[in-house]
Amino acid sequence: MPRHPLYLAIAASLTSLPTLADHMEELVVTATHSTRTIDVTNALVISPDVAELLKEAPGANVNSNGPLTGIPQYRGMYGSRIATAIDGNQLAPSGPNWMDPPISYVVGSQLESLEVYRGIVPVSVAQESIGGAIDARIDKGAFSDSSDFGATGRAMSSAQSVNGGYSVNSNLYASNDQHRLKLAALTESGNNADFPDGKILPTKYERDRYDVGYGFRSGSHTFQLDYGYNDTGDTGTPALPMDIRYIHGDLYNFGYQVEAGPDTTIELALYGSELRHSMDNYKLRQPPASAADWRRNTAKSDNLGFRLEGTLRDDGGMWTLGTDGFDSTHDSDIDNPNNAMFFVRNFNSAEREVLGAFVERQQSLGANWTAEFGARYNRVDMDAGKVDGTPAMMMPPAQMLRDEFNNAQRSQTDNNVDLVAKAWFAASDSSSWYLGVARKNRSPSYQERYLWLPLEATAGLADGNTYTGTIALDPETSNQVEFGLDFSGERLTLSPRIFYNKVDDYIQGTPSESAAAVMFVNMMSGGKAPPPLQFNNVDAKLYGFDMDWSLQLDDHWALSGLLNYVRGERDDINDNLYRIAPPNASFRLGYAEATWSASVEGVVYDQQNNVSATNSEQKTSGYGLVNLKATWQATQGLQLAAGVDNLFDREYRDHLNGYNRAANPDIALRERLPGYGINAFARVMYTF
Ligand SMILES: [Cu+2]
Repeated sequence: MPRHPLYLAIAASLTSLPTLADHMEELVVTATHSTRTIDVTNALVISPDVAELLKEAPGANVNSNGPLTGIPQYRGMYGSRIATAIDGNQLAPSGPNWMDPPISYVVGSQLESLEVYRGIVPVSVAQESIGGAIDARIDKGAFSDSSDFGATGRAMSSAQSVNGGYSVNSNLYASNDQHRLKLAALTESGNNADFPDGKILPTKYERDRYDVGYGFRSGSHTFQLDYGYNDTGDTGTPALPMDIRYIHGDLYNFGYQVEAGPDTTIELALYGSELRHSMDNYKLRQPPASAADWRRNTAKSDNLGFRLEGTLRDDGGMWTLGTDGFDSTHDSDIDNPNNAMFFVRNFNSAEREVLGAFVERQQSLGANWTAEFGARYNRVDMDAGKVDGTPAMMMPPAQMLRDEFNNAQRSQTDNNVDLVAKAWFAASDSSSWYLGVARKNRSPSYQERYLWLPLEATAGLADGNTYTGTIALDPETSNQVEFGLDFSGERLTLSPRIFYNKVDDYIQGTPSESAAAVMFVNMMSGGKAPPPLQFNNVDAKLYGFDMDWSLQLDDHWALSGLLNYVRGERDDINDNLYRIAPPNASFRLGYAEATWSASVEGVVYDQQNNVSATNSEQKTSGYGLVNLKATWQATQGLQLAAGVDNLFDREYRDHLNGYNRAANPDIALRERLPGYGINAFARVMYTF
């Protein structure tokens, strides 16, 4: 938690931090009161999708629409309700269906750490964090103590059997006490994945990524410049109506930090990204029978942001003050390669700008109490340009939707105030009680406000429904309370939390009241498609329980695990929220010697019967999986690792996978997509 050094120090003095010994398991989750840092250097998760790592943190899960398209879920909230930052910087996906969620721009093999904030997020951490926050820290190399340049590096290569996937990554660093330079490159690809009854089509993927970084340090000043280029090629998303043809992203970062005094740090960041994307429904999957139904969607987002933050430490704690801004602009155009006349201007310069300011105080209150108080104000400005499309020239209902949209007052402003209060009470050397309350807001996404023609462009909901937006939507307001314990004994650590989250004006698709939208969907589908939904403000509540725990049995053997339970319900009608993770638990038994370790893991998911009738959501059965892992530190620099996921080749349906949308002899259309079959994998890592 580099943003709050003093806070960490306070926490450490109150309870001995439950830091799990390095050798205990491959994936070390170090815990503080309020974050779970997933130690990715030792993480042995072979998926190309970094989001999969989140399953190692209590309360977290992944909505998966494809091999590179995992959308983080935390305590039943997902998508733009979870703030994801890369080195503190935000990014808005180019895909109107979030084929490139922010976390997809994080390269696992270049991570320094992946932090999942536990429960209520401090106001200093993210602008909009109604449902949680994830902070990925990228390894930039380290300044050395000497003026002589030294070079270090890490090469990593892995392969897996379920899809013939492989990845090769190398990071090179050169540094002295003033300069640090980083060069990194990644290439990875895989074929369509197996499941016990056949193949999941299309789940092939290919991605290259290049990064350069330069840092300069002089006295108390540190400058940092970073550039990254993401090049994703043909990649399947079987839960969505189209597949990725490309995602080209340029990512820029400038950072400056100064130790302005012994107790004062000031940080400035300026950053941006230009993301270009294309997808279609005819190249990677079986194309539609009628040439008139072929579709291609070209989309982009341009992102620009800044952060200015100061921390002032004093005897009683720490002040954090700051201001930040983030602006994203989205365009999305649909055409048909078989018909030069056809076009839909799906989103035209749909813009969302958030300007915020915050103040946060971490305060030590006597010997046993610590507290955190925060307040943030965000002003959210949104707007979108006029739209058009061939359907609006030929079909009266589409014409009505277009004209209504173009004549509407599309510019919208929200003023949101977030408040956070948390307290910890150290009852003993080994246990600390925690209570947190917060009021958090989220303004609507551009899809929720500006989707004018009924389409499935819903930031990856993948429920198979068409939606239209509602320009006049109100922001969501959540009132949250959570309570828990952090226990850290000699052998046993555990940290249970219960939480309750009441969300007023929760944004949810409800049956459309637009006669034009209903008629349009009816005409387009010949009466076969379900009637469209429309984003509206409803009321909802989410509540549950989660914990992680570990038990050191002796010098070599250890047990650890997670327990997660969440319910999401509508509060205005009798229905459940859509795509909520079923109750689940994991147990791991590990054995470790100085140079090698091995573990067996059981993962159990309950059935999910609490499904959303509004979203026509299908129920899912429960299942259990067994995974094996082993690592061997062959020499100082060389580590070999291998494992088998889904050892018994169990056929199962992950409730958070979507429904199959691509023709497949082995999986019916609109059937829940299966999880991957047995997967043997190996990894070689060489550090020098
Ligand atoms: Cu897309």
